[in-house]
Amino acid sequence: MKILKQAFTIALLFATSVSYADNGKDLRLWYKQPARLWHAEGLPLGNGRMGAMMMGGINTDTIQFNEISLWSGDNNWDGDYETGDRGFGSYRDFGRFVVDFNNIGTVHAYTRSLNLTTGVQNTSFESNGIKFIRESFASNPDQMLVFRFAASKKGALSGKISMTSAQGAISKANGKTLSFLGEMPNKLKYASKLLIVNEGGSVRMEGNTLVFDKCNSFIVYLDARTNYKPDYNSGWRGDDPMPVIEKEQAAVLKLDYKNLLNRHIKDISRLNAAATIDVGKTLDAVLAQPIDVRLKQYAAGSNDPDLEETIFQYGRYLLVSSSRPGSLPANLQGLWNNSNNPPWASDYHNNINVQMNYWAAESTNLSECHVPLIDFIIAAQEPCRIATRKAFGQNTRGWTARTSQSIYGGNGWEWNIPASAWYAQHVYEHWAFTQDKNYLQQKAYPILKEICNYWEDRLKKMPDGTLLVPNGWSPEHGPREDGVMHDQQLVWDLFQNYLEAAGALGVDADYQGKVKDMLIHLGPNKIGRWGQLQEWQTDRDDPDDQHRHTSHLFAVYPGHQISPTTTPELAKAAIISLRSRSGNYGKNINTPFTVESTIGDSRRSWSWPWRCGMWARLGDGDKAGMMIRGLLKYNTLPNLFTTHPPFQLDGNFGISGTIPEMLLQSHAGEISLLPAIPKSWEAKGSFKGLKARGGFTVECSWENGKVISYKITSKEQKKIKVRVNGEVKETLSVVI
Ligand code: FUC
Repeated sequence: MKILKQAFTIALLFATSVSYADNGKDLRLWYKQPARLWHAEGLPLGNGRMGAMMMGGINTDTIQFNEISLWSGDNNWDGDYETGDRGFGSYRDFGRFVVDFNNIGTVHAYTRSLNLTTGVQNTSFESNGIKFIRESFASNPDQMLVFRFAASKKGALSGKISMTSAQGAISKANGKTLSFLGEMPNKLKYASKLLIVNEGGSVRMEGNTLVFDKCNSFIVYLDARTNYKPDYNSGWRGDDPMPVIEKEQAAVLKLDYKNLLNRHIKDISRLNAAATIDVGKTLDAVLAQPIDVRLKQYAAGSNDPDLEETIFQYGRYLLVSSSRPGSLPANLQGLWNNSNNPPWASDYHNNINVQMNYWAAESTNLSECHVPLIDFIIAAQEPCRIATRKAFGQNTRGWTARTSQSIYGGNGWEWNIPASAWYAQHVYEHWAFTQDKNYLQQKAYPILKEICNYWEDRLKKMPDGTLLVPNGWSPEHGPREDGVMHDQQLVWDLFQNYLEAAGALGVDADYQGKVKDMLIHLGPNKIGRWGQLQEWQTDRDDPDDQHRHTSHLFAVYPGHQISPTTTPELAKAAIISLRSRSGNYGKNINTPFTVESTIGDSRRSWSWPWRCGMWARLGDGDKAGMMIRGLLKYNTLPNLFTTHPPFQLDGNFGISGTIPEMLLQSHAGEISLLPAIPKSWEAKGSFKGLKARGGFTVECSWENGKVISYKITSKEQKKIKVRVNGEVKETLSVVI
């Protein structure tokens, strides 16, 4: 009986490491050695609010954790971009707990893995004939980080656990718990508590640690919270964290482990498996290798379509893990941070980064993961209005933001004047994909209209009647002047989206007229002396410039003002600009366009995904494919985190948003199937669960680069135009 029970425990642990059906593919990151570098080798878990980085240590397992609202600083109107506690602040390290095992001895058969569908991390190894198994997950439904440690031999687990706050609070042991609570200089309260439930053996306190002795297995339940509330009028402070933690832990203890795990798997796999792509078959011999080895082989030029699928799913997994309704949006590092002074404060950067974090949200069927960004925009409106009035005059209507934003309405660094217009795109796209009219009316429309008011007052009328955005700055490229194309394109996008929204609601006819008039008069895109799309009103673009930002190509992606079908001349010019940024123009015109020709500042976590989306929109699948390979070759770490450097997750989120653009597009009034697939994907493939604007879900299979079947579903039957194998067809969606 005892043996049976033990076997059951082990089987249960194993059962969860078997992947959930996902195109029949085993989408796991796995390794044959523990992680040494937190940022490059650790495996991330997250429930949208809390995150943990799993290192898979053998004798000592250090588990560092975060909570997304642990920020220093305060309301900061004036942009002092400091990371001090009275300045802009930064996202902070919460703490860690360390499990020290006694005498595990020499180990073999070591593996650690992260299942991208179930969100379960496993570590296993053998020593002295005993199998050690660890299983961890971050539960969203039960708001708990859960870590289970087990061994195949009874009583094999002995050692001690300690916990440390990274903000200076002292951790105390009590019964089978360890906890700390404290207050930051900005009066943000924080607390964390872990408790152990052991099977067999004993657990006792020893000073500020817990000693476990001869256990068969034990589970650690960890919760961490702050009293942050996303509400300016409440001073950004809400309920005390510890009582909430204790309530959540009491509830979790009522569930048995299996139930808790199943609730987690059901919740997370619903999202992770909502969209799948299959772009080819990797050889079994390659699949048999751990992911860090495969990454190296791929970087050296080998073919591994399953790795490309993995990077697509990984960005989705990371979004699901760091952006859930009710919490804050994913920041520069998602929510994984082990420093009190992270690069760029681990903030919300709005001149490409935070937007890119959400490119996958709608198109890959993770609409609910977009909600934290929209809620953040709503919460930031009032402090941004105040900061905008301070900077642009007390009579200014509407709002915009500086480049860096904090969770307290803080606005740091340079003004990014079109920031709110870019945010408006996200607010609008949530409606465009979901068709949730209530959301459009209650939330989206007022935001869009208010931002239009800002631009109505700000646009500068030129003697010839055209309207220019004054005093702009093509992000981080300069100079400051009127009519920067990035700004012109963003305002075009805003006005266009406003008109769509107002039209759908049938409201504000007069204001629609006003916006239409401004839209028509916006200074247009221009083609310059070497055939390029101009970045500025003055034709000064340098064909040898490989600056990382491609701001003047916003109109290609994620905007939709320029496309090969609607504006072919401008699309041609955009191609020339994009070639030049990848070392294939000017003095390099004879250098072939390759993965390697994109050099220097253009090799960034986020520059590859952005260009992947642009090449896809311009219909060049091979070049889009090169951008995926460039990202994996130059800017991806062994744990598949993308690196700017330093590690920055916009590249992960971004590539998951732009790979779908190669398979399905819906920005130009039609659903286009396989608009830009590279030759390497042509043989055979499929996708399922991708979304198109208008509330459609699309699946499709292909062979030899041609669509062989497809299905477009929606809640209500709708007429659609579909571009299939070069032909445009009118058809009806299938009701589900
Ligand atoms: C933008 C970029 C930088 C970096 C920073 C976090 O300002 O220009 O390259 O990604 O954000």
